[in-house]
Amino acid sequence: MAFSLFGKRDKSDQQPDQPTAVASEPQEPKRGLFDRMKQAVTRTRESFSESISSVIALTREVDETTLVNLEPLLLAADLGAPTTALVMENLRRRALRVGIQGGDDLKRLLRAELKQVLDSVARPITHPATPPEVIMMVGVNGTGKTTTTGKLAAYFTAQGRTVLLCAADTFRAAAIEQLEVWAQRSDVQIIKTKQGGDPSAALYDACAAAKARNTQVLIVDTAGRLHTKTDLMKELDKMRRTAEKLVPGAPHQTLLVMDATTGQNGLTQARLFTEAAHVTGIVLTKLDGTAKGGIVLAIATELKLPVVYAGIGEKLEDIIPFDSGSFIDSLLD
Ligand SMILES: Nc1nc2c(ncn2[C@@H]2O[C@H](COP(=O)(O)OP(=O)(O)O)[C@@H](O)[C@H]2O)c(=O)[nH]1
Ligand SMILES: [Mg+2]
Repeated sequence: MAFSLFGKRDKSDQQPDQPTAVASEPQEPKRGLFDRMKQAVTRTRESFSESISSVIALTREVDETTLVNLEPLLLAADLGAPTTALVMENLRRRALRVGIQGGDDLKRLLRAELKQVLDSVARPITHPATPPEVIMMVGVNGTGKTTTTGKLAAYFTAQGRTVLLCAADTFRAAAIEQLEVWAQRSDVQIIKTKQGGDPSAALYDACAAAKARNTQVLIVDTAGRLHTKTDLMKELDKMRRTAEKLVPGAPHQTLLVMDATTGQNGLTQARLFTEAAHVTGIVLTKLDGTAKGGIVLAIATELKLPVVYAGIGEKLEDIIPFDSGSFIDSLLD
């Protein structure tokens, strides 16, 4: 049975577009960001959008069979079971209420439902009245913390903000050197200690330096850790307290860096991490390297946290502020 039989489409029932996730940062032109997002999610779009098109092409009218066929596509794009169930339930409810006449209608409603999932966790970005703003990068090994720290330094500098980096991954000498290379690339200063040193001591020095120099943003690169390593999680707590002592309200942002290619496994890990580390937002890296970009939606429903930035490659400029509208349009176009 086609849904167009259940109800007439009422234009006034359409949801207006919600505000997008990132509103208050100085932006490069929207079009440029959209093109970069589109490029980054090419692999996801190719599998997701094409399979949706083939489901729609099978039928003239959208009916229950169409919806049943849509479900595995959402799962395949890595939306995860809870998010897929939520989106399908909302689509069915809307189909009954307003009718879905054809493929274009279905796509439009799907777009609205997916965007709603992301916008429900969007938070406006605010900067503290008194600098520095302290941003801590946390997460497991290899997700892209150091790379993202380096990219963000360049990104904020391009916005005209002054930046200081803190090498608080004192585990490996290579980690400190790696961050130094990034600091040189974006021409910002770095505060470090020797390998094996106390990360909180490095952070103390960095906070003091940022205050003395009136630096606007202090980005802290930390060592990779698992939420199960109690000592390392305590070390994060100590770092937070150290920052707070010197800079009221710090850390202002704690960004969990997640690797998009690890999919649902990364999500399970992230859930436990966010609880322990007071995470305020997600940086999703390697979006360029996966066909499962739907993980962004799973993050929203399951972690209740917004993706704030997306890593879209290995170079300095390969970071974009995450925008829900561009992301969903990029997937469905
Ligand atoms: N393709 C791609 N590679 C990335 C991205 N972010 C980080 N990487 C790579 O991931 C690897 C680990 O990054 P690193 O910053 O050292 O991770 P960390 O251990 O969390 O500090 C490096 O080879 C990076 O070049 C991204 O957005 N896209
Ligand atoms: Mg690192």
